[in-house]
Order: sequence, then structure tokens, then C-alpha cells
Amino acid sequence: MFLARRLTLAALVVLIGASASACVTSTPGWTYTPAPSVTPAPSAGASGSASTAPSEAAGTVSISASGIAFEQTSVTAPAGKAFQITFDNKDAGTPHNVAIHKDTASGAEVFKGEIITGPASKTYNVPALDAGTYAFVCSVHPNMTGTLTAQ
Ligand SMILES: [Cu+2]
Repeated sequence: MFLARRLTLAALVVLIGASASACVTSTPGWTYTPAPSVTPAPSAGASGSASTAPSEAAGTVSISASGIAFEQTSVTAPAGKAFQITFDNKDAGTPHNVAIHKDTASGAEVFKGEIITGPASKTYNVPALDAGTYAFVCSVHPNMTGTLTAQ
């Protein structure tokens, strides 16, 4: 009981001390440890990682096909500016392409990439898309679909 109370009291003191100021804690070793750990904390936050993802997709979107299926279920593209899709058709002797449809695969076609027979790859120049959700589809195999988010 006494030990538990002491631990509780100690925890409270540590919490109060930590919230008041890191300098209050007297152990010298701890003054160095918190400093580096505080720096990565903001970048590890949700907003930090969210801002990293679009910058990766800002350049080129990679889509590949294998086994008459796209290997990506969803990709992200920049909205409001032209971008490129690097399409890798890994299916020997099988034609595929990437077409982009508004909202869903049955929506209006906003882009249709050239059909290529694998193994082959092609870079498509896609015009700017409005922000929103699109489906990418193979014109040859309508069951090949994925989601493209323009943001
Ligand atoms: Cu196909």
C-alpha cells in the first residue's frame, strides 16, 4: 500500500514536473534525451505524414499489371495539374492499358492510355484532373480496376 501510494505520488510529481518544464527535472541525462524525442514527434504526427504522401505522388504515378489484374488497388495523383503514369504491363502476350473514369469504372472516361502488349512499359501523360475520386480501368479487361484519388 505504502509503496503503491509512493509510486502514485512520484508519478504525479513527474507529470507535474514534466508539464511545468523539462528543466525542473534535475537528472542531467534526461535533459538530453527529451530534446531529440520532442523534435521527431511533430513530424510523426498525422498531419506530417499526410503532407508527405502527396509529395511522393506529385511526380509520377506507378501502376503495374500482372496476372490480368492491377497490382495497385489505389493510387494518388495530384489534382489540378498534368501528371504522368508509368504503366508496367508484366503479362507476356496480353494487352493492357490504363484508362481513367470519373467516380467509378462505369463513369465518364476522362483519359485512355495506349494499349500495350506485355511485357512492356509506357509512360502516359495525363491531363490535369479535378480533385476527386476516379477509377482506373483496363480497356481490354473491364474487371481490372483500381481507385485513383486526385488531391
Ligand atoms: Cu487488361
